[in-house]
Amino acid sequence: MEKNPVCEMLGIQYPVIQGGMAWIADADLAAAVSNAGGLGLIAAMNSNGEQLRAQIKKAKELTDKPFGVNLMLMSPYIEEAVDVVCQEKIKVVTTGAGNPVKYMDKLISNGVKVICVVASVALAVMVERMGASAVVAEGCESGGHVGDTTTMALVPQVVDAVSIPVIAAGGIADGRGMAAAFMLGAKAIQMGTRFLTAKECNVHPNYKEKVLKAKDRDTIVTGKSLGHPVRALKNSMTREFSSKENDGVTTADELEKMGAGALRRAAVDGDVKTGSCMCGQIAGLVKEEGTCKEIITSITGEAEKLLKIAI
Ligand code: TUI
Repeated sequence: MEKNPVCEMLGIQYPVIQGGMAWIADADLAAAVSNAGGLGLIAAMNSNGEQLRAQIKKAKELTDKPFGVNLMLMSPYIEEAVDVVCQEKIKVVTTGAGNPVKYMDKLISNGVKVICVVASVALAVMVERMGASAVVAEGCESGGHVGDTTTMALVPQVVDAVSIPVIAAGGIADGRGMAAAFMLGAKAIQMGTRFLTAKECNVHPNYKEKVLKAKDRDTIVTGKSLGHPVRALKNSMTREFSSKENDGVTTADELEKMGAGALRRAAVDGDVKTGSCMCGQIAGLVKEEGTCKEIITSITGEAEKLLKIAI
């Protein structure tokens, strides 16, 4: 059988990548996913260089398998994070929440493979030209910062537009989703919400429980008016934010202030009422915790079975 190109490129066993969830994807989760045969990612989010370096050192102690770093391009410390990734000889980064073109030459010339998370065909084409090794086509079913095209529509259009491997993300949490993504032309999947509920994930238990109890229509997108729409579970925070966003009085600055620190409040402090519980629409399908190994082997096993009988 032909080898999977994403597994080959990254030196991993299963074509499953963990989303780089800010305040959630730490060294413990990244190492657990990598030890289970997928690609774990540490979220650099708004960490400064030293904080990121500490997480990378920890992950190196916890796994001898490949793992990566997710660079959040809106971070005030993005330059430092890029330098640390190069110095620590990280093999692969994913980039999200912006245009990574400015940092690609430096990363690539330092031997780092760059996989860009894109929400449009235009950005996918641009980053391929700049030397990206693959793209993650992330549909708006995802949690956190989202574009506006669904996974179903985005993935095949990106597949047709680029020659590098396409990794599908957004709305995938079981073998059916993985098989569907492969039928659309994806060569691997990225999952956030599913790994958020993993046993090895250190997100606050209140947040995990809220995701496990969520139903299909329990998420909402806020922040469109600020230019960075975010999908999160509905709660007091999203209700207040939406009403202020639409009242014609509240300024963008005031809204930004409301949003600042909200994800940390939920993920670290466990305040799931006034914090932001970013999570994907697929939360309704995720009913129980599992180890990273259980999650990866059950999803890939189910997908493989389905793809063999696909007509
Ligand atoms: O980045 C994500 N998801 C995220 S980042 C994040 S942290 C955050 N917190 C509060 C407000 C905003 C962010 C939480 N979740 N996913 C990858 C992703 N990238 N989705 C969409 C995009 C994207 C959007 C616009 C990539 C590029 C882009 O425009 C690029 C251009 O052409 O300027």
